[in-house]
Amino acid sequence: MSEMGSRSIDYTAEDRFTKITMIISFLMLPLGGLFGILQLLKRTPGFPDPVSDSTYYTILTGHGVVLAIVFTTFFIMGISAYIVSRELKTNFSRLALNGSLALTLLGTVLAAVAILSGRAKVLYTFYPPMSGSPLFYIGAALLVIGTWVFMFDVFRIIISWKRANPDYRIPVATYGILTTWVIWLVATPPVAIEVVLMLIPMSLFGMSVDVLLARTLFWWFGHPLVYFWLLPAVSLWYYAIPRVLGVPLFSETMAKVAYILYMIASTPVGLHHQFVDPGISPILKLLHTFTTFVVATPSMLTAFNILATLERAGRARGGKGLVGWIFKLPWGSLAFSGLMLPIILFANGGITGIINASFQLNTVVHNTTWIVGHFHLTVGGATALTFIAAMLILAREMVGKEIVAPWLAVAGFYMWTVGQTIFSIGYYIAGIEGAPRRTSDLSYGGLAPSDWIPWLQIGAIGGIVFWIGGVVLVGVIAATLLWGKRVTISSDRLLDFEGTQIRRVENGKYVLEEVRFWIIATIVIAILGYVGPLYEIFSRGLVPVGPVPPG
Ligand code: HAS
Repeated sequence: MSEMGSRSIDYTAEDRFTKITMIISFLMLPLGGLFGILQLLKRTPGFPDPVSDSTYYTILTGHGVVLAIVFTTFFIMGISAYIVSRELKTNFSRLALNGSLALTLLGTVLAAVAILSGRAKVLYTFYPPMSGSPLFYIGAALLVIGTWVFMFDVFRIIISWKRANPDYRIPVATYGILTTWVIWLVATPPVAIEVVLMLIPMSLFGMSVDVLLARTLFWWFGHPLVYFWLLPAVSLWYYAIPRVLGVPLFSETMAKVAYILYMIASTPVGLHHQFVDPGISPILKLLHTFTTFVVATPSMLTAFNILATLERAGRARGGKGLVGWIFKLPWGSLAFSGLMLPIILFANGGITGIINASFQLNTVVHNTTWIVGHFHLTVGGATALTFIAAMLILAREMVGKEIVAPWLAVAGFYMWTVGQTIFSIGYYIAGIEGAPRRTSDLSYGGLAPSDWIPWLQIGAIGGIVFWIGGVVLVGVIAATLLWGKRVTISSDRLLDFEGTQIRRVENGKYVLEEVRFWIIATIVIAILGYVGPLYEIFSRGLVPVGPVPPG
């Protein structure tokens, strides 16, 4: 097996891009966190009620957009540029970097103006006929177009690298980033069509729109979106956890199989968000249930791959017995706890995803606080906490600042994890008992079942612990950037993508490197997944309804 040599490249433009995107992403954390704690208090019976009912919907929209869309998207662009440029030892086009930054920033500012002025209380799913300011939709469209400019440059780089190096394997982290952006390529056109052809005319001219069509286009985007969030985190786990532990990843092949499964199965599943929507045949919903179980499989492969890597490391450190090796792992280390605790949160959030996807069980949990528990552990736990840990590691390794009080960051990771676990337990149980999500008032004029109350309160206590963990982590990152001692790091970089060994393809493993085939398969399967629902909607005839402006 031979490996590629290395050559030195100037990454100034990529580093500038990564630093700017990470700073924007970082600034979203305190803002989104503030919205989060306000809505948590507002919705908990017996807790202070800090905002009006109407402001609650502004805050809820802000919380979702700021954290689930803006925080994640900027981080993902930044980490993608960092990983791909270094692993493939190449440069991005400056035009693409600057153009995507300008468009995504402009889009974010327009959407922020609309939300903060209270004229876009449409939540991050912006279901019509609820209508908001045109600025919100135009901002969202610009944000997506900006990401496309960046995405096509990622594809350009990887395609030309592959052409120049047909006999070499795409390194695992770059492979993960490639699949992330292929998922985005397949996910975003329908939501762009929804926004540009339906929602912008609706908000500008009062045009009527078909609600079911809009929701279906949204969820074509909405479910692959969650894997767009997840895969950069998975890439960081696969890359960094073995390095922290000093052992190889259990199976690189299994990692690539997982990426391929995520890629091909992440789109034709969106109907599992619409099980209760009338107008879509139960057969099609059932088909999307089956494909949802396919897309859960790569996460189980990831669980196996990571666990096997951990066990190998724990036993190499002298761990014995069935579970003895777990205690030999470096649970107090910043990098390990920052990357492993999100995986543990994912185990909890992922399993509830399987319940959500089960056709009948979904009717029990849909639109309840159960779902809030699920997605806080997945996107708020697995993804966000991994991104925060990576920001801290990069503050040291890329910006060259010694992390201020690393023990405090470790405490922040644990508080986040324990708090989110308590939050999810409270919200799961309240949800099973019927407590709704997305409502400013849970009392129903005194008619709400009193059984909800203790579970919502337990959830809120967990939420406060997790919020304090977030404040601690934001504080440590800010202190590190502002006051951290300057350091020059030469050899002990954890995220040293420049040092990745790129190996030759061995016999029998070509199929995983045939990414063109998998990309085409992904596009075809996504379209097949939606031919049925769209045919049904159009053949029945559209039912347009007029917009309902924000109250
Ligand atoms: Fe989901 C709703 C189904 C994954 C995010 N999801 C949401 C919403 C969000 C979201 C934001 O079927 C709300 C949308 C809205 O606003 O309405 N989801 C799933 C399924 C999975 C899943 C089947 N979701 C995610 C991920 C997300 C995310 C990932 C973000 C990043 N979800 C649903 C459904 C709904 C839904 C329905 C709609 C519900 C409704 O009615 O509205 C699967 O991909 C999950 C698979 C994951 C696993 C876990 C594997 C475990 C691992 C950890 C192993 C642990 C180790 C540690 C190794 C099977 C990888 C060991 C440690 C030692 C010390 C030993």
